[in-house]
Amino acid sequence: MRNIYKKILLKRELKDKMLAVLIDPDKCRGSVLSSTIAALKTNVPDFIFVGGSFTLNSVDSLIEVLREETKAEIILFPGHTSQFSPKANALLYLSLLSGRNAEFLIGHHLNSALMIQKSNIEVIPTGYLLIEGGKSSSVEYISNTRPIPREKMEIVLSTAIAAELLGMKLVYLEAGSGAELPVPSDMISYVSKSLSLPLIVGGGIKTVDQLYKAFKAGADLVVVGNIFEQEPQKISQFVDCARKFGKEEI
Ligand code: 1GP
Repeated sequence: MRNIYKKILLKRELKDKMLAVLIDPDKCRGSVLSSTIAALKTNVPDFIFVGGSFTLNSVDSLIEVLREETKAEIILFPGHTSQFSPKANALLYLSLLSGRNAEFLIGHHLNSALMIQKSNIEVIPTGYLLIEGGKSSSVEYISNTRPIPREKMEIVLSTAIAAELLGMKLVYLEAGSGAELPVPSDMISYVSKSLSLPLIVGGGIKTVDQLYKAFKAGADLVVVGNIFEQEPQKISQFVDCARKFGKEEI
């Protein structure tokens, strides 16, 4: 069943907003994982993203637990080929277009291509753009690339449009997990106005107000991880905000 991208397009057409809860297999373990799962049972986000820039723990076993305990669809958000699992519903096939490191533009892709093809998983080619988030991020360090400066809106827009012209299906503006500053609202709005593709935004979003602002600026799907590792009970407010956005005052 290849229905994740269709669901994203449909929700976008309906002007519904989406939330993805990011679970890093290394950071979300033990009691943090139990409380996260408890929150996810009653507050089902649109998606659960699984992955991280650098992980040592198995993605496979985490997905098995999430499958048993929650209803949300699971999308791989891999920082490395080793984070592939055929058990997920879909895979974001990321190209780090803001950088000039061939490993993250095509290297990991060819290393995993045959394995992915064999698995029959839904593959969603995604242009991934790292934006300066106020402090150095794991993506920046691991990929050995520099983020796009926050004020360079034309560079961000041109890169996003290049992703579209290359045939990618999503664009992801990433400030980095735990960023001090999320992607600026004016940048989200500038890009979303000229881009035909669904726009994902993530990194450093810690409050419902920031989530609301990202949606209002034009993000279709917002990814939140870090804050839930500290306060999993906040998942309910965030799910609520995404569900109610545009339908009633929040
Ligand atoms: C990181 O965009 C995601 O890749 C989510 O960021 O962990 O800061 O919420 P946070």
